[in-house]
Amino acid sequence: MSSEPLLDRPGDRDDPNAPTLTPLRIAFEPADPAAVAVQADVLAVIGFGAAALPDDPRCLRVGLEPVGAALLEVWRSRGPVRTGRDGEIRWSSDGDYTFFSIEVPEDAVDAIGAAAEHLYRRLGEWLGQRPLHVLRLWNYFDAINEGDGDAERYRRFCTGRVAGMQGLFGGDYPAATVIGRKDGVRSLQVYGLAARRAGRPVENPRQLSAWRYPRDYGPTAPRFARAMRAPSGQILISGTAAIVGHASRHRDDVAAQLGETLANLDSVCAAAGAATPLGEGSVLKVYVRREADAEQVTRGVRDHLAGGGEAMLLIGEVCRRELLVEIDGSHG
Ligand code: 3EB
Repeated sequence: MSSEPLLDRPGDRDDPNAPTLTPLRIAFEPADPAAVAVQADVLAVIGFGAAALPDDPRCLRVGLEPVGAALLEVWRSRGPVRTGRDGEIRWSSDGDYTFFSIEVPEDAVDAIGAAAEHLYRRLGEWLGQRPLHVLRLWNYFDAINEGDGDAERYRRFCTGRVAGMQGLFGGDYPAATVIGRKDGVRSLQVYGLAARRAGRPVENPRQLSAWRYPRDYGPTAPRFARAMRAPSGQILISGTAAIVGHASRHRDDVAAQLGETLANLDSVCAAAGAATPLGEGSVLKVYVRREADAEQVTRGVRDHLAGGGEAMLLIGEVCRRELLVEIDGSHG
């Protein structure tokens, strides 16, 4: 289908006085995907677990099981939204924001590493032809903790990702999430949000920047920013867990890990200059390793949001085995 470059809105390209982008509206909705996908302002519809979604570049199914009601994650922008496919990449865009996704099967020997390298190389080629700034990336694949030491699949993913990225983001990495699925499907799924203006990457003063992690955590440090202040002012928060400095905290204690995770979220939002604390305007995805922890974690998150915001719980595996919970999302 279309491979024309995504056009800027006329008039304000590179104009420093131009207004910032309007915020992307992100919500969890109990809606019929086929009905949502045809709405002109819908940029993305992400369904989890057994969700059945139309064959449309705006729609993506992720094989993470939701806990409780199956909700769709819906992104709305100014619109109208156009869609297309360029080889393995599916995209939708209203000119301000672009949603893109790509899925690569694991079929080689170093399957996850090779899939990550191929995927990021392909993504880099595609992005290189377009005036897009990547704000946020999500990565999902099966059995993230399988394999020991440097053979662990997450570590091989990290090495393949860096090999494929090459100079893609310079030193300004997007915010990101990497979570393991448990669906037995050996394919790497990546989707992301880009904009026609750059955001500002934000680090967390409580945590060492991921690209500085010491060798103990693998041969290739992960490359992502702890959050991205979007050109709308919105804060896009990376997957965040109970890591302080570079060390995992509170082994075997999910309540304490959740507390540390929430402290990290508060800290990164403050560093990003959030006007308000987490609560109203927060939309969070909460990944728990063990379904048995879901109720307790839900309660803890809701308390922290103080009656505002939204949270969706998913069963997902964090990239370090000892970590039981991870949270990502947006604020503002
Ligand atoms: C961490 O803070 C937890 O490899 O891109 C979170 C977000 C994590 C992104 C990545 C990893 C990544 O290190 C794990």
